[in-house]
Amino acid sequence: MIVRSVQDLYGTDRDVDNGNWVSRRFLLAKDGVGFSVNETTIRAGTETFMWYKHHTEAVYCVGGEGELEDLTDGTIYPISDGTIYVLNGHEKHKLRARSDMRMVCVFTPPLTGREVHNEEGFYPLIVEDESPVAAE
Ligand code: 9YT
Repeated sequence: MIVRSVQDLYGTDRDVDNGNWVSRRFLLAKDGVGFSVNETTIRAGTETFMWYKHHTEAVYCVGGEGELEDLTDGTIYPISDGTIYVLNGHEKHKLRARSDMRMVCVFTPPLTGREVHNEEGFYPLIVEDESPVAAE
């Protein structure tokens, strides 16, 4: 069994600040459960372009508000506490945070923790080998 509090992650390599957002990674590939879970806070006033080319991600907003733009068709969705969005088509998207947005994010296959280093431009493009061994 794994039990972790977000406070346990502060200041560790599971606590990643990328400017527009800060992410605390509760579960990564190396934890061996087949998916990853993190809490990401998207900072107020930011706009972030994202594209998870090789992953499916579910994002559940548990605080704050903003909007999500699906760049494949231009649809804009209001996002606030209680709304989930699921990138089941690897959609390129933009998140605009009106206030700090707390998001619980689940990825399959799981994030390794290295992805933040694989950026192109201002967005995470996750294309590396995702094996738990490679994550170390
Ligand atoms: C909101 C969102 O897509 N968060 C993704 C997780 C974050 N970029 C991370 O932990 O790398």
